[in-house]
Amino acid sequence: MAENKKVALITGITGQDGSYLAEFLLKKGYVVHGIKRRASLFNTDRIDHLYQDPHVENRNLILHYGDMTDSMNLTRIIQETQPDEIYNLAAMSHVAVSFETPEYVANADATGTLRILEAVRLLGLEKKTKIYQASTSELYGKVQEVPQTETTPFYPRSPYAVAKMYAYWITVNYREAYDMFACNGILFNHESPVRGETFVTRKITRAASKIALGLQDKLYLGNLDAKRDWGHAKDYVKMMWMILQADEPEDWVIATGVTTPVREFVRMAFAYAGIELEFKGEGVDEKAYVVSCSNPEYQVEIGKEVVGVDPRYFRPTEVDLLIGDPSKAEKKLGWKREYKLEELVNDMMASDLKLMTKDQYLKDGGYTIMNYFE
Ligand code: NDP
Ligand code: GDR
Repeated sequence: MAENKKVALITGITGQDGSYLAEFLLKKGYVVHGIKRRASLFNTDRIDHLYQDPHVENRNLILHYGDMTDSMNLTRIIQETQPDEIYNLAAMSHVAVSFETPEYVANADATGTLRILEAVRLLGLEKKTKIYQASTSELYGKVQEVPQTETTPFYPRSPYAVAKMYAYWITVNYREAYDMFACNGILFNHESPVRGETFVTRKITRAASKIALGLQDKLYLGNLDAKRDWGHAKDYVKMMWMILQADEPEDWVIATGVTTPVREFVRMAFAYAGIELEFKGEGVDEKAYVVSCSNPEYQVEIGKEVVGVDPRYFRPTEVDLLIGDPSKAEKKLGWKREYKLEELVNDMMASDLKLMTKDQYLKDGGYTIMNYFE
């Protein structure tokens, strides 16, 4: 019966995590409401497979137009949907872009979180509605200690991280001040085949696939020395739900406990396609060359320079090293990961090679292949 179902509201449902979380909650029998932004083109690619005809009664997935910068809109949607759980995933989530749009990021990522919390309070839903806030390992910023835990001090290094720090603390404050079930998941980097194309992992898997298929010559990256703790988004959205099912509202680190340099991710992605790389040089002069290609389907020239550094991708302030300690979540909530880094890379490469094969057909058919701005 529809009225017995739990109701979830996901902000950012069209994003990477929103799409996996929506799928996860629908499988659990939830009615899922999602907030999407109006855009000049369709922006629901990641959730199109979950589409339900709006003319059919008793739908379990319902989308609402909205924006994190619009208090009245958010309040109305929360009032109409009366959610048992809100997952606040919407954010301008690109660290490098946040240096170019700092005021907007403060509005959407910081004040946007306040708008959700305050709407729940004003509507008198403090005792009914649990709130998950998408906090981030970027809060740790400049290295204070490793591995990073729930008690490691924050030192944000970007407008994005500073905005997320406000969102973290306002969530804690509403929990303490109004006795709300409001929690932060401090999630370390998590990726997937539907990761945004301008984050480094997806940029690499797309480019490695295109280079293997002869659709692109070279990949330009920024800081190859940065180290990240990369997990799979599928494992992480499950944890978002578990956080809201815990006995008490708390804050949780979600990570793999393994850190890897960007350079090594590049090597692993090309290796999936049978292409072995050798890195030479340092800093802006570092380059990677093809040493061998074991896959006869890919005609990559031996000795070809396929990766270079472009300082355009350096950040004014960088986060050098992230490695999280998820032992609290493992012990208290029984969280287990299914994906290791190699499996994540393989999943992303398999998907992008398939996707780029479509481009190859188009190219062979005489169509122009787009080179997106990355
Ligand atoms: P994405 O960038 O893939 O998705 C962000 C979502 O937020 C999209 O649905 C986007 O809409 C929406 N959005 C952006 N601005 C607004 C706005 N002003 N109003 C309404 N919606 C908006 O991010 P992820 O799925 O990767 O991440 C989800 C959340 O988790 C984010 O808050 C991110 O900062 C945080 N996070 C992510 C981590 C990761 O490694 N992925 C790690 C730690 C935290 P549209 O599709 O229209 O652009
Ligand atoms: P991050 O992810 O900043 O950690 O934020 P991103 O993939 O953008 O960068 C990871 C590291 O790779 C370096 N890098 C490059 N990054 C990009 N995007 N493009 C490049 O060409 C490139 N070359 C090197 C970066 O300098 C950085 O060190 C992500 C987002 O999902 C946030 O929303 C989230 O909060 C954090 O992860 C945890």
